[in-house]
Amino acid sequence: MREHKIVVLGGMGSGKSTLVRAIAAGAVVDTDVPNSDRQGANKASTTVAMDYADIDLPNGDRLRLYGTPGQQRFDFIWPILLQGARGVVLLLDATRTAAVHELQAYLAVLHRHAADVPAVIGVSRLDLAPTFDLESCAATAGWGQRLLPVVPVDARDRAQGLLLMDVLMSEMETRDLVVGDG
Ligand SMILES: Nc1nc2c(ncn2[C@@H]2O[C@H](COP(=O)(O)OP(=O)(O)O)[C@@H](O)[C@H]2O)c(=O)[nH]1
Ligand SMILES: [Mg+2]
Repeated sequence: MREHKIVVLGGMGSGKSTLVRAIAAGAVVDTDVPNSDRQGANKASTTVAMDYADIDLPNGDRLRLYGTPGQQRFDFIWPILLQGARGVVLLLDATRTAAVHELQAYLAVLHRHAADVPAVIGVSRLDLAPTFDLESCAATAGWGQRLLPVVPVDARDRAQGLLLMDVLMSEMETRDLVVGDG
């Protein structure tokens, strides 16, 4: 059986906890507490340490899914969580006015700490931001020669969450074919 550590990155309120819960469908550990950083995002609860879920795939593989805390003061934990990651989901909240700017900042984190790790970008809360420019987002979602797939996702919807994971898994398989360690 193969196990894959998957890390979900993204700003506060981008839907990381929701995505992990939706995909895990109940079997999930989370550490949400009342939110003390209402400037970062106006929501009632937030993730202190991380969200975590084990997901068994139909092919027998297991995903170990880690949702990172979004508050900036937990920056230090990202490189630690990214150690040994086989895949990264970067969630981008389409309702943030600086969403594309924030995307660039997260891409810099990935470039620095997980440059060779397969990754996908999930754009969440698109239903609340109908004018969000997915095309230009997709055109800039990478560094060097590397462009990451950009997938709209409603983090509350299990099917959409699983589709996002599918895209990530095929990125992971492509990488294994190239690198030959699969
Ligand atoms: N309308 C809408 N709400 C969403 C979507 N994705 C996530 N949310 C909501 O966004 C809020 C923040 O999600 P949460 O998982 O706590 O974000 P986190 O800080 O990244 O863990 C929750 O109320 C979710 O239900 C989406 O695609 N559309
Ligand atoms: Mg959370």
